Amino acid sequence: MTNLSIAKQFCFQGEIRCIAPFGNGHINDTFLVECEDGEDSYKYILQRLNTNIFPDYQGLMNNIALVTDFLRQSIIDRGGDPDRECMTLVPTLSGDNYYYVDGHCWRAYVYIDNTVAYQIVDDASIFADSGRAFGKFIAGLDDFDATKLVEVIPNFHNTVDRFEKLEQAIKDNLSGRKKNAEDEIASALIRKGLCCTIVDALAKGEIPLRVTHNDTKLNNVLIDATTGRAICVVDLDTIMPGSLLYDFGDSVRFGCSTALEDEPDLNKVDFDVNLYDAYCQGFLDGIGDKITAKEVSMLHIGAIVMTFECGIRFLTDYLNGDTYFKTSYPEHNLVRCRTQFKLVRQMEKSIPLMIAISKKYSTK
Ligand code: GN1
Ligand code: MG
Repeated sequence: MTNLSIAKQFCFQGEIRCIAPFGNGHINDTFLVECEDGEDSYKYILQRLNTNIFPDYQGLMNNIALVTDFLRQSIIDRGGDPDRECMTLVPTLSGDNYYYVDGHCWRAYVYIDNTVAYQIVDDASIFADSGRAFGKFIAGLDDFDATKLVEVIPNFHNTVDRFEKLEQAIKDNLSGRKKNAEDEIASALIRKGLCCTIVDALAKGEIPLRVTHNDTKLNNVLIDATTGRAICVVDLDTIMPGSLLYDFGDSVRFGCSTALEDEPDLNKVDFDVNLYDAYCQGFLDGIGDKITAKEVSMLHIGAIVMTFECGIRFLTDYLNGDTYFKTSYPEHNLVRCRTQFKLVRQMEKSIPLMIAISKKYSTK
């Protein structure tokens, strides 16, 4: 089926005028659909889910429907604008929240107009506001019953499991590229001890299991183009039980870098402590008293572990022959791994500063 005939399966208002690729996701295929109805125009996001990565697409779509319904109600209760602050799924002609055809799962959202998503930010106040949005997002889901959610990708942020997958990939060397990645492999192996920090704290009950987003890159929060305020958290595919440290850490990993995730020139890649300061302030403000003292004391660990984890995921995929993340050139995953490992090294040098910053903004 063509993209147009798939788009026609959804309850879009007006005539479809244009369908164009959209965004920078590494997993799904995303399109912007523009429709016209007389003088009025309407925009939608149409996505083809990667069902290799998300085989339980029904469970995933049910998670999203449950969470967006819950958030919508809480936004209404506090007098907010649910159409701008929350994703709205568009039903299919038969009233389902996805359309499955030819082995693919398609879904659609209303496009939130006059917003931007940043790949990189040097404006600390915008970054702080994205932290506030993610903090509020977790706080807003505090009363949500986590047992209603399926675990869309088991062990998604189980860094111990991620490390075992890396060890297997090193052993298998399926792509035959191991020799190109010796330094990165060595960097990973000496940091094995990092992997169990969050996993153990969760297992021992030192930090709570919550409903978390699990993919809190800066480009997963929409910023109002006029006000510069972060208004809506998007990309809800990986919502499932997890640790707040995953969400905090993943935002820091992506947003506190002075360069893009795939910057080949490592001299440009730095961990920006001022951005870390801004994010901490926004996040702690957004989450309010829902965070525990133990979580505050581990925020810097969240940043380091999530950055390390992402680095080993890119490295594993490189060694396995690029079967998971979309790549644009053969060394793409290795280049991504290098930026993450450089950030890890820089964060390790900044630990005392990072601890002082989270203490400064915490009331715990
Ligand atoms: C993937 O699809 P996207 O770009 O939002 C990945 C995240 C990684 C991220 C690295 C389901 O996210 O876990 O942190 O790439 N999503 C999945 O940029 O694996
Ligand atoms: Mg994603």
